[in-house]
Order: sequence, then structure tokens, then C-alpha cells
Amino acid sequence: MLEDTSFAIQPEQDDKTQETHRIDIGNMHTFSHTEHVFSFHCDTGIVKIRFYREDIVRIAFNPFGETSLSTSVAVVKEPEKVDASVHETEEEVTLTSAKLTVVLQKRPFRVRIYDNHGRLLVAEGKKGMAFTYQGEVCCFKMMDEADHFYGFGEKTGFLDKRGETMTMWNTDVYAPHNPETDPLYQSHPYFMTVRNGSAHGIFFDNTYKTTFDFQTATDEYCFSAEGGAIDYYVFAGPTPKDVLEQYTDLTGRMPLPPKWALGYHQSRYSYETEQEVREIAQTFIEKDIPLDVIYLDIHYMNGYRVFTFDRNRFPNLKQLIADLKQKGIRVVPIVDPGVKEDPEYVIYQEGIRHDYFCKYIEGNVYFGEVWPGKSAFPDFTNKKVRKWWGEKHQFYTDLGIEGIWNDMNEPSVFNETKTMDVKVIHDNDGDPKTHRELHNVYGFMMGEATYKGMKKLLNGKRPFLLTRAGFSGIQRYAAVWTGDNRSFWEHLQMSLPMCMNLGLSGVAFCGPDVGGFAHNTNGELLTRWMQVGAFTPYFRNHCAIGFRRQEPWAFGEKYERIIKKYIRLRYQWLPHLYTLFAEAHETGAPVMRPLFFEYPDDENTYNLYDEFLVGANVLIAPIMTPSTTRRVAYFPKGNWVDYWTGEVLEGGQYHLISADLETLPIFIKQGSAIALGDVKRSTEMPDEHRTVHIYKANGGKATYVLYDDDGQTFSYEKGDYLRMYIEVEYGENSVHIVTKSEGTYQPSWKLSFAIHHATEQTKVTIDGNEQNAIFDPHQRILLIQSE
Ligand code: MIG
Repeated sequence: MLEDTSFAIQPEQDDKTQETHRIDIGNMHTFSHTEHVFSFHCDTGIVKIRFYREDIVRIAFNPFGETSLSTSVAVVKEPEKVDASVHETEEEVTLTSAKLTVVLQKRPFRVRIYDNHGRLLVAEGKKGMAFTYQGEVCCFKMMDEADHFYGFGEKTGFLDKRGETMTMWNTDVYAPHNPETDPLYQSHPYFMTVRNGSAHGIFFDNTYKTTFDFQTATDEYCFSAEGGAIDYYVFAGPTPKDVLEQYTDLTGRMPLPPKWALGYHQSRYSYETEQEVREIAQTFIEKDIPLDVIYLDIHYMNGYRVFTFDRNRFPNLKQLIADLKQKGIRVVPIVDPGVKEDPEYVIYQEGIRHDYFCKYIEGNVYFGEVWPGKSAFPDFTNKKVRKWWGEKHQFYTDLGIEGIWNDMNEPSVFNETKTMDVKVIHDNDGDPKTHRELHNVYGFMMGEATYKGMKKLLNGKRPFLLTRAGFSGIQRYAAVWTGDNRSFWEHLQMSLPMCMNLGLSGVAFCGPDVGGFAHNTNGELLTRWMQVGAFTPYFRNHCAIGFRRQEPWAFGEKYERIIKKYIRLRYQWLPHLYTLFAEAHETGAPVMRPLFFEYPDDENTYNLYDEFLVGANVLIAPIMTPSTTRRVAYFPKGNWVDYWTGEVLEGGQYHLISADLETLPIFIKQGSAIALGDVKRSTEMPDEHRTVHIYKANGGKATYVLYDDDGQTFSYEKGDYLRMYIEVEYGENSVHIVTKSEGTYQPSWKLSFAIHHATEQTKVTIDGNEQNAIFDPHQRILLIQSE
């Protein structure tokens, strides 16, 4: 039919080689600099380099236009004024700060970065920066045989990602999370390399779909993006802790969550009626099982319209929330981004009238199918929309709600691509960009809108936000749960490295659906999972519609008793956990840590995925297979005290440990301490005691930091907190404790000390005064009540 048109003489279709043909950045020709920005003019464009701190350097190259030094929403830090010296030779230009040396080879342009000990961190060899004319950018680096890679946010598989290829593209995956299931809901184009005991990090600040390939070559790796520019930061380390401090200085840290968010959370898709919610709460209270939060999943809404509730199912939601709050239980509702297309629904009306929804370039609103049916999606890249959305949460705060659960915010859409049309144009505060470019930050910006809106509405109280989707920096606004896992032992196993890598990506507050979301759990799996959950930063039991119930009592008395014991243990451990949350808030160090984080010189820890540390000195080695009461656990150097029996195990080796169903193996490093509190039914109950448990060594010194504050306001930002430094000096027969306190917070609790592995003769002094102690010969604990 078209034969007599020009179609008859169409060119042959380009073949694939054209698309994948990579162009090298080429040679450097000239070099110039202003006070802080160094520019390198190369064959194919300009590279700009800027130090953000002495130990953070940024490298940017845009082969398709001007190389801009603006950043994505992930970055909060303004660059510091860093003294850098410049040295140029025929072959190279060298930039040196106090902590980093950046060497730029001229022909071809290649980057090498050293730390101030002369250690080579990052190097380019045969390949360096490159691009395709289709818009892909990529950056190759040499890979050392000793390199191990961590971070990347929320990934399945083992701890060390060497040998893997991973993609960043926020995706709702209900299909089972298998080792090859990638990507999931979050995008963190960031990783940490550990090489021979030293660590450095790289953050690739590109919001397009990015890929991290440690698989294709044995001696080089590559990070690439579908569009945008090469723009990355190198963090000098040299310890994993330093890298986290540097990375979270750049992308921000978690504000302190309200204490109630650290308690136990019970959820189900869905507790469908007011009556059901009351019954759940009542059962917890009757059974004396601690509980801080019950979730309302999508059934609470009126036809899945956000900012509404179903008055048939919840005739008096406000009263329900007030009644539960009196019992120390909060209600957290789900809020999805999709707004039902319904001209009689006020949120939809406002969104349309004010032009708040995502649109095509032609001006028509984008609609996608989600729970409410045909829906429009707020354009959270627009400041006005974020403000509007945030303010809408008054609907929830008026009901007495202080926490929000954001789901489906990848955004998830029920279609082939699982998400919004990538051709949609986001306003992006007047700098319009396609969904293809901003997809990965959609959930992040919904989180920003929600957190900031809630914070304003709560008048000084700390909001809690839980999110499924996110991008680097999401820790500033939300805790992250790992989405739709299943009730498989394998998923319990997988949740450990997944949460550890999230923690290494700056997201300290994270956890999986305990018990498993989809599929039917069983008593043993639930019990083992709840034991682990008691020690993960975020602790929520959640289960999908249509599957077996999994509340603590769902499998009968035998399991209920053990589960209850561990939820209670969680509450007892809250003072220690809260101290670790404060540390994460201050330094970015995760609460749940892989062993290498504390022992980067110990190769045995590099891919250890089935154990974790809570803070620096508590080791958890859970049982994660059925009908199992024994496992091998690795103990890094030092002596480790069995929390339950007091037995001491020597580190630097593997031990066969026993743990019947009743037992989660917990070990405390000898010489260190933990702070425990009262077992309470809710974090709302008064806090009467704090006991610092000191695990006595026979020599040496240690410092334990105990942090506390009111747990609910932001007055800690103004110094209203207590940070107690407890310095301990051990002798064979003595323990000398010196305390120093900082901050204005006056706690309600009384402090005591329990010295483990003491004898009746152990002499204890506190701030120089000898103490009267009560000796418990059975447990070999000396108890000291201070005034
Ligand atoms: O695809 O709101 O991951 O936690 O219960 C289902 C219903 C949508 C997915 C979330 C899950 C939640 C469920 N949601």
C-alpha cells in the first residue's frame, strides 16, 4: 500500500552495534579552575571536579551538554571550602586535599584517587568514562582481586555483591523475591568497597535507571545510567564507619524517630473493621504482650480514596484511635499516591483544579489503574503539590494519628511496565523532566511531602513515616520495610543481608515483614522470625490478605509463650536500641551491622550474612532453618558472653552453638555493656529503671554511651537530651566506673549497674566512691543501685 510513497525508499534499520557503541571521553586538552571547581576540557566534553570535604570529592561529566554541578534531591550538603593544591605535569594534573589525592591522566583522560596513606582507592585503566549517542553514560573502574562490595540499598542475595549486576529502578514486585529478583522498591545508587581492611564509597548521583555491574569483567566494574550525566562522589573512608559518616553527611541522616516507633508493630492486610482492631488490641492487653502500633491497610478507606475512611467499617474511628492511644497503642494508616478519578471526591477535584497531577507534555492528565480504579498521581516533584499533600494529612492528625505508611509509591501501577508511563512530564519546580528521569525519586518526594506535612501538623511531636519506595537519602524522612516477602525460611535468611545492606546505604531504620507477607507461615517459622525481629531496627509483623493469621497467638500456647518472651525482650532492650538510633542519627552508623563493619580486617566476615551485630558489641546468630537447634556461628576476635548462660566463647573462630526453639543466640562482647530497661506493655508506660549491664573483662578500658531524651519531641535538637559516658576500667578484681553526662534532659528512671562475671570480692567504684553491692552467686552478678 505504501509502495508508491517515499516509504518505499526507507533506510535500513540501524543495527544494535550502533546502540551499544561506546565512545570514550577522549583526551584532556586544557585545564582551568576557579577557587573551588576544577574543569578539564576533554575531546567529548568538560569534566568538573570539586571537593565537598577533605575526604569527599565529586566528579561530573556530561557528554551531551554543559556539565552542571546541581544535584539530585538526595544531596543536602553544601560543599565546604576545601584547601586543595594543584600540580600539573606534561602527563597529569594532580589535585590534593588533606585527605585525598586525585590524579587526572591527560591522554586519555583517566581518574585515579588515593587516600592520604597513599592507598589507591579508585582507578581507571583501559576504560574510563564513556557514553553512547543513545544517551547512556558509564564509568568503568578497575576491580582489585581483594574488593568486596556492599550497600546498593535493598537487594536480594548475599551480603557481598561482588559478581552481581544490579539495577536501580523502583519496582513493585509481588512475585517471590528470589536471588535474581532485581530491582525491588528502592534505588540507592551507592556502594562501599572494602579492600584489605580499608573501605571507601561511591555515590552515583543519577536518578535515571542505573546499573552496577560487577559481573561482566573480572578486573573491572562499571556503573552506568540510561540518561543524564556521570556524576559521582568518592568517600575516602578509611573505615566502613567513616564511609557511612561521609555518605550520610552528603545525603542526610535519620531524625530521631518517636520512641513508640521502636516498639512492636502489628499489621495485617487488613484489619478490616473497628471491631476487629479493638479485638486485636484487647487480645494483646489481655495476654500482656507489649504492643505500640496497629496498622490500617487499604480496607479502612472509602472505596480506596486516600484521606477518607469507610464509615460502615469504622463508624467511630476517632474514638477508636483515642481509646487505643489511652492504652499506649497507636494507629498507623496506609496512604497510597493514587487518587481516584471521581469528580465528586474533593482530593481529586483539588488536584485537577490546581493542576497538581502528573501530566503528559500535551497537557492531559496521566491515569493509571491502582486500588481505587482509574487514578491520577500527584506530581510530588512540584513544591506546591508537596505542600498541598502534606497539609491534607490534617485529615489524619485530626483523628489523632501520628504515623503514616506510604505504599505503592514506586509508583506502582497495574500494567505491563508496573509503573507510570515514562513519557509523563514532571513539573520539577519549573524545570520539567520526564518520568524516565525522575521515576526513582517519586516515592522519595512523596515521603518528603508526607514527613514535612506531618511534622508541621504535629506541632513539635515527632512523626513516624514508613515507606516502600525510596531513593538515596530517604532516611531523612522515612523508615523502610522491604516489601512483599513470603513466609519462607529462605526469606527470613534473605532479610538479614538485605537489611544490613540497607543499613550500609544510610537507612538505619529498616526491617522486613516479620513472619512473611504472602503465603502461610507456621508456628516455628513465626517464632524464629519474631526472635530475629526483636533485634532488627524496625519490628513489624505483617501478613497478606487470604493467608493464615500470624498474630503472636495464632499457633497456640507453645509458640505464643516464646513469641511473647521475645517481644518483651525487645522492650527490655529499648534503652540500648534507642542509644543506637541516636548514634545512627548522629553519625549514620547503622543499628544492625554486618560483622565486617566492626572487624574490617577479618576476612571471615566479608560475606557473613547469617549473623549480625546490634551496634558494635552484640552478636545475634539466629536459627533460620526448620527443626534446627544447632548452628555454626563465627565469632570475631575477643571473648563473647552468651547472654542466656553467661558462658564465654573465644573469638577468632567458629563455634557450634545450641539453641532450642526457646532460644535466640545472643552474645555480648566481653568488656562492653548494654543498657536495659523495664519490660513494658507499651513505650508509653513510665520508665522507672535503667540497668547498665557491664560484662566484666580482666583488664582494659571501655566506654559505654547511654543516650536518652523525651522520645517524642524535637527538643533534643536544642540540647534537651542526656548522653551519659560510662567509662569503665577493669582490673582482675575491680571495676572502676566514671560517668560523665551531657545535655539537659532529666530522666525519670533510676540508674543501676549490674556487673557480670564478678565475684563477691570484686571491688566496684563509681566516680571514685566505693559501692555497696549485692552479689548474686548463681548468676555471678554484682548489683549496684546508684542514688
Ligand atoms: O499490592 O495495601 O507491600 O504491605 O499490605 C498490594 C495492601 C498493596 C502492598 C504492600 C503490602 C500491603 C498491600 N500493598
